[in-house]
Amino acid sequence: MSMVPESHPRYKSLLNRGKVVDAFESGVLAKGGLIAHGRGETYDYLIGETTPKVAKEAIKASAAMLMLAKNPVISVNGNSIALAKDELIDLAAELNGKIEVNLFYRTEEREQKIKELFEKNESNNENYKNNKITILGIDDANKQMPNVDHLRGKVSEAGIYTADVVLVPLEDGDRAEALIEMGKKVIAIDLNPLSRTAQKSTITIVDELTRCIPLITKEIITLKQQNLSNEELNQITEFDNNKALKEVLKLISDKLTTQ
Ligand code: PTJ
Repeated sequence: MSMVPESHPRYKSLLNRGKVVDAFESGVLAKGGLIAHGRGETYDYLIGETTPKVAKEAIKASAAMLMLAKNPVISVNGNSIALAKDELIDLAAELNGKIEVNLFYRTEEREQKIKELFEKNESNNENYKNNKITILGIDDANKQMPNVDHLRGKVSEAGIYTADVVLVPLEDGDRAEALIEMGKKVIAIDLNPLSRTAQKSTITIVDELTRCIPLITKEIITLKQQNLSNEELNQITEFDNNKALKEVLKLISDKLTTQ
């Protein structure tokens, strides 16, 4: 990345690519994660590589939903750790600190690599050092979600299994649906408004992960400062996901037809 100047118009995108490649080389990211990232880049290009207005509304509703949750859990996989580990830690620290590692291509080797990455002091994250964070899903994934046949169904009892709200960056549609069937609220971050995850989730934030995680954290801090009642927060959670997804598709189609 030192070869790419910060003034490069696609600097951020190239920086993220570099992070994903590094994570693949260190064994944190699955091979399939490289493909998933490429798919995300395509959609990001189509939405203009900025957070759409409708995503800002989804972020606000999600922030309120996470604040109201009794047991909110942030589910992370190889891609989200590669791209935004510290930002996810900062977000978890504003909630109950629970982050659950949940991999589609689950291997013991990858789990251990991810655990080491979180534990490394060099992460320099004050929230992690101050013990505000609990990493679940590696040594304690001994509950099985109903209707999920693949390894993403293995979850922690203190985490996803008993969570009322689960934030899922880069989810697969099967599990998003199964989480909803378990009675949970699912907040997805997915650049593809057509994905099953996007369609099935309670709230879908159609935005790039590294852009929107800090925005959710900022929104939570702002809402906390406003000392709102639960009723007021509840009103903020009102969000029509189908309508929002249609708006994103319109944004993309307008962009394609006016270029
Ligand atoms: O759990 P792991 O680490 O073993 O890996 C699982 C992967 C990521 C390989 C698996 O979940 C997968 O194949 O994902 P999909 O089905 O390709 O879905 C990934 C979705 O995330 C796609 O809809 C992409 O558009 C979207 N996406 C990719 N990168 C980003 C993104 N959304 C937001 N921000 C991104 N940076």
